[in-house]
Amino acid sequence: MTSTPFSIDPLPWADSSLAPVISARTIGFHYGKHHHGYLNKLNAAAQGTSFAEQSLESVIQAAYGNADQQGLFNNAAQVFNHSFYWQSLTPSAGTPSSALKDAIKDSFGDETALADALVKAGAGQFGSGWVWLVAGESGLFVEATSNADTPLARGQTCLLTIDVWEHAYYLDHQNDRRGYLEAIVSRHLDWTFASCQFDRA
Ligand code: MN3
Repeated sequence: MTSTPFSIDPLPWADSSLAPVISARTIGFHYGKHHHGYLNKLNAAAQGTSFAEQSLESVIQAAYGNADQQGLFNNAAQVFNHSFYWQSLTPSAGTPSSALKDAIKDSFGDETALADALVKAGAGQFGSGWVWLVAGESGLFVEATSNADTPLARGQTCLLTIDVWEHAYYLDHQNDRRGYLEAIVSRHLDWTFASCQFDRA
């Protein structure tokens, strides 16, 4: 067996535990086929190059904005984005730490306004992409990114993400991206994970 430069972790929960918002069938395709597909392409592209010796974050930041490395960037970023998405999701949501609650209050007013901002940005993203909660120098903000793009490429601190590519929701919600986002935001975001990311910022 040949060793490969990059790998992905097992899912942090059972594949049926987000149902009915995200079914085990969706998780099976999304984690098993899409996420692993990006991983396999990344490993094929990185094998035998200096990228194989770098961390995933370094590869993303090195390839970002480099036209010759667009394919490598796309696959590396999608490996990171999906791993971050699985960690952003949880069967039961919990609550933000008191430090993160204060930051949410300062930047958005309250948690309902943050939830609305995430849904609005994700629903408004034209085509495939992601919606993120990011910790910036002057507070928290919500950002939607296109295709594989990720705030990590620009060195920003991500707290949470939601995949808004159709493959993330189509089997369970058909074209109702907003319904998928509302259900995730109200029931399945891992605020313990977000709080840990915020503490590390
Ligand atoms: Mn996806």
